[in-house]
Amino acid sequence: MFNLILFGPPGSGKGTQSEKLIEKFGWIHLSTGDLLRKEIANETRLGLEAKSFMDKGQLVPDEVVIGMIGSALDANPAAKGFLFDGFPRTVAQAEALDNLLAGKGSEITLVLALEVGQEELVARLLNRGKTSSRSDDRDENVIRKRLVEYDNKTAQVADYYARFGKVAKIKGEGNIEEIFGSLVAKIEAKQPA
Ligand code: B4P
Repeated sequence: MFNLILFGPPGSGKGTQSEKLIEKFGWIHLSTGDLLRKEIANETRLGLEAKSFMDKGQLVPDEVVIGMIGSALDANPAAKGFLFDGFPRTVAQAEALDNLLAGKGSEITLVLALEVGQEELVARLLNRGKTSSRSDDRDENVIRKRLVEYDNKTAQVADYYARFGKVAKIKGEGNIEEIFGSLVAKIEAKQPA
C-alpha cells in the first residue's frame, strides 16, 4: 500500500495537486478539510462544532479529525493507497495516524512538502475567497491566523517525519503542471517495482 501525505501551509496547492494525483494513481483521497466541510453542509453536531474553529482560522481539536480519519480508513479496506491532504496537522495527529496504519500492518510511505512564500499564500487564498463558498478564505485576518497556526502547530509535523527520512521538499510556486511533474517524479522513485 502506498500512503502519501501531501503537506504544506494553507493555500500551498494541496487540494489542487491532490485531485491530479488521485486521478493518476487511483488512491483514496482523504482531505480532512473536505470531510469537515461535508459535516458543516449536513449541519451535523460535529460540523457545527468544527465551523466555530474553522471560521476563526483555528485548527479543529485533534480527537475530532483523528476519529474522522479512523472511520475513513476502516471504510476503505481494499484501498491500494491513501493520499492524506491536510492531515496530519499536529504531531499528535501524526502519531495517531502512525498507530492507525500500524494496526493495519502499514505505514506512511512518503511525505511531500509543498513550499510557497507567505504573501503568495495570502494572495491565493483571498483570490479563491472571491469565487468559492469558503467563508475562511474571505477575511485576510482569518487567513493570516491560519498561517500562524501552521507555524505554531503544523510545521513540526514535517520535522517528525524527517526523523524517519520520509520527507521530500517540493517548490510549490509556479506552473501547476510543472509542480505536478515534480510530485510524480518523487512518487515514482518510491513506488515498489
Ligand atoms: P483545508 O481544507 O485543508 O484547506 P487549506 O489548507 O486552507 O488549503 P487547500 O489545501 O484547500 O488549498 P490549496 O492549497 O489547494 O483546511 C481548512 C480548515 O479546516 C483549516 O483551517 C482547519 O480549521 C480545518 N482543518 C482541516 N484539516 C484539519 C486537521 N487535520 N486538524 C485540524 N483542523 C483541520 O489551494 C489554494 C488556492 O491556490 C486555490 O485557489 C488554488 O487554485 C490556488 N493554487 C494552487 N496551486 C497554485 C499554483 N501553483 N499557482 C497559483 N495558484 C495556485
